[in-house]
Amino acid sequence: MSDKLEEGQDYGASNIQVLEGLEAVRKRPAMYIGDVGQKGLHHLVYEVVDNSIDEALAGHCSHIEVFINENNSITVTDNGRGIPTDIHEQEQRSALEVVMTVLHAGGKFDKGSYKVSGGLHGVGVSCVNALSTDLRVEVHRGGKVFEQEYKIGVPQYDVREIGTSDKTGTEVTFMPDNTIFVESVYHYDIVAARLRELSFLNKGIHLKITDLRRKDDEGNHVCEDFHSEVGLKEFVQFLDSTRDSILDSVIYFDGEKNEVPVEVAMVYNNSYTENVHSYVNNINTHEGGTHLAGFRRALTRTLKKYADESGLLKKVKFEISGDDFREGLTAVISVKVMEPQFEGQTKTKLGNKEVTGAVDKAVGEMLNNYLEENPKQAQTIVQKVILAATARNAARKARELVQRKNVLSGSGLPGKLSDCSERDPAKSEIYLVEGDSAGGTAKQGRDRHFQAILPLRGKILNVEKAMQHKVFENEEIKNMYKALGVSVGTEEDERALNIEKLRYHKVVVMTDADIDGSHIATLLLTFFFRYLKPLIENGYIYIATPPLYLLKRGKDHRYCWDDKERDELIIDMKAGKDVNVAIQRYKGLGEMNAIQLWDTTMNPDFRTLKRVTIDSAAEADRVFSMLMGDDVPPRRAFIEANAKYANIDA
Ligand code: 0RA
Repeated sequence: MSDKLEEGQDYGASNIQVLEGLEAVRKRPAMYIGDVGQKGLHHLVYEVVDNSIDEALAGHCSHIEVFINENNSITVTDNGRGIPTDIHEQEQRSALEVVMTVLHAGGKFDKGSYKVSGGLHGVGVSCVNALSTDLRVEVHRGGKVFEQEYKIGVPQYDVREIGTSDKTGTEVTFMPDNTIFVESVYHYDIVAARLRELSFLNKGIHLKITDLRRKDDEGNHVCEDFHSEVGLKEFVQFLDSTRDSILDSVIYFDGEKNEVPVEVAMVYNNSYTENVHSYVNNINTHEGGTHLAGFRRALTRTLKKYADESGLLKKVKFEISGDDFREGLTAVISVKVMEPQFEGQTKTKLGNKEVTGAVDKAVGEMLNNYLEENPKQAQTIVQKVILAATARNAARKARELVQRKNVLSGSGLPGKLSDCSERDPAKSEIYLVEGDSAGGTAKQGRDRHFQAILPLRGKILNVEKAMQHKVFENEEIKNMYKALGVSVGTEEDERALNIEKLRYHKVVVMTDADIDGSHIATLLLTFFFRYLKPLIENGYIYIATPPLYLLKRGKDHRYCWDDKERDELIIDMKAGKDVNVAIQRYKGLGEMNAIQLWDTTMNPDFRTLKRVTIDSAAEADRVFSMLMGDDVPPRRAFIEANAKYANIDA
């Protein structure tokens, strides 16, 4: 970076520190923004937006806009006070320059304010600057307009005044450095989902996204406005929009307990899944933590007490567990914590002990009020809990049956599994293949040393619609559990996983490249998402990508994966001559022979596996419930439009 400095420039000690700081970011970008793939690329946007959210939470900003520019750079604007531009005493240069170039400098000028945002990695806008080939900031403040530009974090000139303005605010435009990032294209859907989430989490703020790369049918740029006046209440309704609620209103709390701001919203629906999402300072805490513990504690205690006192439990002969109170529950918990301690594998587990009590109090109060004021609804909830407990009993019996059978059948491996000889899970792969015939081809085509094949019969159970005991009784699902080697859980937590026993670190879903195939893939992914989520979180789930076409001209055989590639290849193969190129369209895996399947889809040297990741658990949850729900038209439309499963970004 230092080679960008011009000779003769007087760079003092603080400048050298700045350069070292930014250099550190460029050397180990993943340490600051998580990774250099799609996630990290999008993280840059969130980092900038977070600063504007902070300004809004401080009460000085109402509108934030994100533009994906035509050249794939990003612009973020807000109508806050504008970053201060006066000279910073200690640093002897504009405060704006300090904010933009010094790591962690962002909040330092506004000590009194309540800074809760700042991103998971909390690195600030200087980090975005260091990872951008070009960045420009424009500040409207005190009647004037100021600007400064940077290249990989290095200022190209001192902050300068460029005009007058009757508004205030900040505008940042940056171009991510594609020598750092392996992905360079911004996805509208990913950014939009995050802005929508932020609008629910921070009621009152207007967030807007505009994609300047795309126009709709009327010639307008694709854009969306996100704004919620009622916050989490609307968030749970949005998350549950494809399910049937059993209550007629959202149970809601918004206030402060033990000086911790707590917002909670919950509803019950007639499904069997628990959807509880928790946030700390706008960050999705996937791994839960003390706030979630407080929520669960209060939920179980309050409902149990009410159920006991109502006499409805008299006929119930078995224990009611914590899970029973959460079946069919959709809830969002959002807390703001001054100095959050993040723990856990992905640093998304809240550790602050004082938060448990705060959320416990809030939820206890919220539920007591609700149950008292809505006796009919209260009864509905208790009956639902009893039903869940009854089903759980049945599920336990079914599960024990599976476990016993596992022990009895010797190796415990399913008969249909063609296992590999490798025993190191890190080097082993399993292909879950649609249908016995394609399974046969895959078995012939594979490298048996490290690739196992498990054929699955066409119809996979829709776990979204099935009670737990049905899931554990299902043959294909039992086979998957057995083949993968993971246990089916315990009494306390029937979805807990013993992931150390997982026998393959690549679990590849291989289906036909058509609508039916992608429906089956989606059913399988739903199963993984609901019952084996740690496999997705650890990056073990993949989707195979069989080719769509085989082009032949004499001995020249080439495969292609989409129509554009096909058309380009045809031109290439003809090489200007008037010759015929035969086009074979693969309708299914079954049309390929073993060698073709190996060459195109299974050989690690040539295949493309798409890794399944979860960008936003809340959005993934909503998408799965929509995809697997009763409403067929939106599902079909979605599957046809998304080879990528939206935010379950394969
Ligand atoms: C510190 C102090 C003040 C404003 C900001 C930070 C600020 C930062 C960002 C980042 C993006 N948008 C922003 N808007 C404002 C102002 C302090 C004052 O005016 O007294």
